[in-house]
Amino acid sequence: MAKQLSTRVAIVGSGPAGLLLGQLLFRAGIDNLILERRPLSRVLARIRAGVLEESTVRVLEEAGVAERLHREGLVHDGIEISVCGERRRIDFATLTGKHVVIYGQTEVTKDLVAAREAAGLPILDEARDVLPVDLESDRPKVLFRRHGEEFELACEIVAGCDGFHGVCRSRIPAERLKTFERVYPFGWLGILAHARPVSDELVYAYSERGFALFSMRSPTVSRLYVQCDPNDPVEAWPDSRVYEELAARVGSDLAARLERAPSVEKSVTQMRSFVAEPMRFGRLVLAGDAAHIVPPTGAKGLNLAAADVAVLARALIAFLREGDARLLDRYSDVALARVWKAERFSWWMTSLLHKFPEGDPFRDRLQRAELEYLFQSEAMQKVLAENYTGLPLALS
Ligand code: RFL
Ligand code: PHB
Repeated sequence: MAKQLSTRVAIVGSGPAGLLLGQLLFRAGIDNLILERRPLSRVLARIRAGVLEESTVRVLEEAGVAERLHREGLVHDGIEISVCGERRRIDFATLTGKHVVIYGQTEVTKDLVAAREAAGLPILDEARDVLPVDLESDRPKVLFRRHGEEFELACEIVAGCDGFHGVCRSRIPAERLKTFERVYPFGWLGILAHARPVSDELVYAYSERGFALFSMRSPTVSRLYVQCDPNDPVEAWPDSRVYEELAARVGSDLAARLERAPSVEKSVTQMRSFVAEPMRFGRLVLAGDAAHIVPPTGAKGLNLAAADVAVLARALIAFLREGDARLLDRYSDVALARVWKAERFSWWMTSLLHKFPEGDPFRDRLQRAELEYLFQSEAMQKVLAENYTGLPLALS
């Protein structure tokens, strides 16, 4: 006999989307429970995104978890683009009046978990065989196993915040779901190192050898990426090779400032664009990577997850407090309107800054012309700045 549990919103996944949704609902007095497949220690150790839009910071403020972010986050008023060693600054402050904040997803996750623990709310980690059922009824359930016991969690809404490889999206019948995908012929090899960043701002570099990104987590911690073959094992990239490639892909001034500290984390990520429509099926709603993936070149993955959740939390609060389903009925359309603009921008940044391996000379010339145009045209710089710092967050 399965053990019976109940809550109002069953949240699957304790990444930023699930944790943030749980916190916003908690602050609105709505009971929720999070199921997570991995041990929480693993969730807290993941190194991923690092750039927060102003609207993401506002959602984190609303969730009451922005105190440390305000203390430790680095406000950046621009980025640099390097093309074959020549650099241009894209000045966000002048072009848009906006900025971004450098604060790691790892830290956002820690802050959200700490807030949840302080509120005494559960995260059931190491939950196995999670299966949402009866999604077209008013009383959906989530079945799961944990530490050898079977559970049945009754709820009113299932929030699928379980990432790209999660189970929730697959519970939508194929004939009700439309998916769009582009897999790029390259990946990113990323390292984290206790080394001073080469510049005060992020440097995105195009070179004939491929893309490189010089990012950071703090004034003493660098996050560095090089374009690689998506099938490369990390063993193919000893630190010495990573640093040689990084140095070869920017100008000699920055290369000379590269502190070659040993990496403390190393991973390869396949570049992919993906969207699933709609983001709702009966009492199941999807948010974040469960519904869409962007290649990280535009720094949008985490920001999109936060934007989905900001819209979704309002919709669920109206539905569960007042029985008003209007916002919930609009959730998928409102979220997807923003998602597709971020998909477009991420695809464009990726196409502009990477070296495409298939060797299409016409494409290569167009790409170089576009990079030259970006360096010369304030209008185009403004388009980049407006998208990078984040389009307005429409909540309904
Ligand atoms: P997450 O963070 O993937 O969290 C999903 C959570 O759901 C759990 N889960 C399940 N739990 C229960 N049952 C199941 N069946 C489950 N299946 C999965 C997972 O263990 C996990 O804890 O999704 P979320 O919350 O939507 O957040 C989205 C962001 O994490 C994501 O958009 C970004 O991190 C994307 N991303 C990056 N974005 C950037 O802007 N810059 C980056 O440098 C960057 N690097 C990355 C990334 C994503 C990566 N992934 C997903 C492979 C690097 C990697 C490796
Ligand atoms: C990062 O710091 O991890 C990072 C920054 C900007 C990106 C992608 C990743 O576009």
